[in-house]
Amino acid sequence: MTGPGQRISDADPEETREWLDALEAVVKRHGKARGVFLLSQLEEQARQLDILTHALPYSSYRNTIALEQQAVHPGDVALEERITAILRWNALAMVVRANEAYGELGGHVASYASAAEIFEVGFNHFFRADSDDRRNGDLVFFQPHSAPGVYARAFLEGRLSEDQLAHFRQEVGGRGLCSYPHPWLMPAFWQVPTGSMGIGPINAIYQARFMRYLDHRHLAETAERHVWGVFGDGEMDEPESVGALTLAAREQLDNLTFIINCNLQRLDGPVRGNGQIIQELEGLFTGAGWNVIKVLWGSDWDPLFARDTHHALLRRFAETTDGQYQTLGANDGAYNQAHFFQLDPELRALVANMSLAEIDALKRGGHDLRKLYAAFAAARAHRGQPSVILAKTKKGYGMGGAGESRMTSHQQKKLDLATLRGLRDRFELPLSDEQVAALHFIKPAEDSEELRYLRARRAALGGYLPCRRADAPAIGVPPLDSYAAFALEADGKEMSTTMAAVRLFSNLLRDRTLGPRIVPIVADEARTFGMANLFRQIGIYSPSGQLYEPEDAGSLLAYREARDGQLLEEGITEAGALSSWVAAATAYSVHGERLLPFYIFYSMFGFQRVGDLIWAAADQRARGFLIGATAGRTTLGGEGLQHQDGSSHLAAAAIPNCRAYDPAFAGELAVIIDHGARSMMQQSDDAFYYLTVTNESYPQPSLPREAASQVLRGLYRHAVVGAEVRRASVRLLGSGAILREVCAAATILAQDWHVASEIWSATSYSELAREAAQVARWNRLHPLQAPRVSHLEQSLPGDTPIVAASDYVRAYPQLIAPYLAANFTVLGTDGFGRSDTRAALRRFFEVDRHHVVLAALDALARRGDIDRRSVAQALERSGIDPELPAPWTR
Ligand SMILES: Cc1ncc(C[n+]2csc(CCOP(=O)(O)OP(=O)(O)O)c2C)c(N)n1
Repeated sequence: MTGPGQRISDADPEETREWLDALEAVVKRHGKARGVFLLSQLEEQARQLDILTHALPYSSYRNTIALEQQAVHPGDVALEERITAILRWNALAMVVRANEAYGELGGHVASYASAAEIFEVGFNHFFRADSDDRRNGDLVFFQPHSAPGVYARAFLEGRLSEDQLAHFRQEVGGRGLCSYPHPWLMPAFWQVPTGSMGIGPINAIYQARFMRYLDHRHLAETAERHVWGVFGDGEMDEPESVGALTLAAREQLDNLTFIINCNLQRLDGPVRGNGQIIQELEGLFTGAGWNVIKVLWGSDWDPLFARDTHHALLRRFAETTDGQYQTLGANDGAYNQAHFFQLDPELRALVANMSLAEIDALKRGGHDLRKLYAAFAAARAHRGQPSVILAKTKKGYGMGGAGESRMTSHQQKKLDLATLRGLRDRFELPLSDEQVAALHFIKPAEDSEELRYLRARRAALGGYLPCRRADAPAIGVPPLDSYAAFALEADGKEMSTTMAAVRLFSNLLRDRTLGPRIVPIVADEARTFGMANLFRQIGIYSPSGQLYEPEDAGSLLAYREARDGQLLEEGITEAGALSSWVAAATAYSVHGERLLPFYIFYSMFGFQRVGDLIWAAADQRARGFLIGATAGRTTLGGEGLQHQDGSSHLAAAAIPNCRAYDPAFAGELAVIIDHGARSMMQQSDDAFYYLTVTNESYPQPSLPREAASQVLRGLYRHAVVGAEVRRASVRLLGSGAILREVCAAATILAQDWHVASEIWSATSYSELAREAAQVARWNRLHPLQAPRVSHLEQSLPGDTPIVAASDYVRAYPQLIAPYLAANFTVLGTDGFGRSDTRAALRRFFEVDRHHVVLAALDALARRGDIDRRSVAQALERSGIDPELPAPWTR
């Protein structure tokens, strides 16, 4: 099997020519349809002969759009080229300046140098901005390390100052520009984060899909909007980049266009040195069902193709590997003449009348504004499929010997004077030698042709972008009691917190105002979490409705797909489901409509599996609920090592705007969901909520009203046991299902050891630690003022020993350790999970009631409050084997 770039030798060129001539003659005499018919017959015959296994899944190495079909560029190409040259220079100057001044700020020159024309065609002709009163513009994902080019343009547009450009990558102090697109850091500018390769492509697909969802559900008119994504060819190696391509085709997302900047290089070297990435991507995208438009060669190649009636060029292209294309790109006309055209007599003849300078100037398609325009126009007009433009470019275009198609071009950020002057001369930039040396930013006069053109083009497209907005009308949330009474006044009713969570948002779904704006999302686990009733109640979103009779039609839980279905059933793709969640969680910004997504998933497959997507969501100021269900390393009995989550809270704690909770009871959950819903739907806090819920069913107490505000702060006193005993007392902290082990331990402590316990439900160690750290910092910085006291210190003052037991690793409760005066013992679930019953797992991980008792007695004995023999007795009574190795070593 031959692959792209691998040689298919022509055993009989004479015979080949006869076949080609014959086909051409037929088309000339009888038309294209006849040609297509003959080819289809040949294809059928080839299948019969069993030789089609060698058919190539890609077309020849040339532009998809023939010259005759090429849309005419409607603008002033020469002027656009001048503007592009200025942008290229300013972007480069920004990076080089930062590195000259500080030596270690990084930044990239070569990527934008290769993408400049792609960006400019978009900016001048296609990327539409929102109107003032409506979000009807496009959403554009920019290649992250090409950010300097976007800044350079915003500078010409008057949106960024020279001072800001001079502070590229120097953000501390407030006037700098961030390295990559980060809505968190530049909230009025960047809309979507793309800095982590692969996240842009998958998020772009789901944003396009969510536009359809909003439209089909009559929540927003999105028919005019388009999603554009400019990505790198190296970036396409990421599984996330390619993981959702078929979804885009299946749902016919013709509101989506990828432009892949195929400069054939990534950071270290060629993307496919021994193959052809463009052909590989064409096969991939075509197979996935996309409309593929290749833009490989610039207009100056057209006359060559016109004369090359026997396809000598195409044969030679097919035989040239990307590693070789890179070398050709790095070298001059003489080298290209000798190492490309001279290799074939037909090619030699083809360029016989061209000078070496003309050969040198032959452009790749991705640097030709006319060719790119035609491709963008074709993509925008295409119906029924998403489109991908594969644009062949040169990395470091214009950087000459210092970076054009060089192996090291990605890292090149310090350019010598000769290179800078070479760039100035090549792009005819209006710069004196002194200005070149000073890396002067070029800003044409306000009434210059360049700025007038640039402004007029943007005005025609609705204004400037990227431009992030955050205004969205508030949405009412019904009173807590109206939908959560079952949880607040549970009065001992048995249920699991997963069940309570599903019931809470199912109740909210019935609210006339908020209900339609709730977006429940699952990755093939609705039945696991007891949500199957939603299939029928709210329907599963499917743009084609339901084209079959479901096997369970007529049942109360029938599997109902509908064009206006509300539930997003993503199938087995956590990355896809998370991307859907991001689209819904950022709808307030992208669409000016507040949506409230609940993505419910196996907690182990959240932060651990798609943590980087969650990090990007946080950057993007997502607002919504992530529900980690079947949580807790010992509470998810039976499933074992891969499924039992003991660490997600630690990951969540590291995300500054993630409010994470590990509630024990339905009432706590209700208070948290209510607070989160209000803060996201009515206020404008850029925070999202992560809640772990479990599948252990147990009696749920009613929640004391006064506890509500403390639940939100992370800690409240649930009970006091043995208040009458005077021997000694401890404080026991528990969360999630483990709180019940703590309660049982308190009873044992009182009955068997005459030790009193305060039992505290620690709903969030991360919230407690954050506030405590904030208070400690304030006190440190205000030495002469009355010290503040955190909720944690207020709740647990003094030196009464504290024992915390958690279903998560010990490092999670230990977040609060620095702020406690008392002795603090933490029991957690460090180690690999395994399948067994909850009781066996809790014993194994040493978080069951007996280990809590032991830890409490041990702490009291250390203080001298009780005799050490009591500890030994407790150990003996509980049957704990003291010689077992620690669980995290097993
Ligand atoms: C997930 C992730 N891994 C690695 C990087 C570091 N990185 C930044 S750019 C780059 C190379 C990009 O190559 P390509 O996509 O081909 O873009 P080009 O710069 O060549 O246009 C790498 C590896 C990253 N940003 N994200």
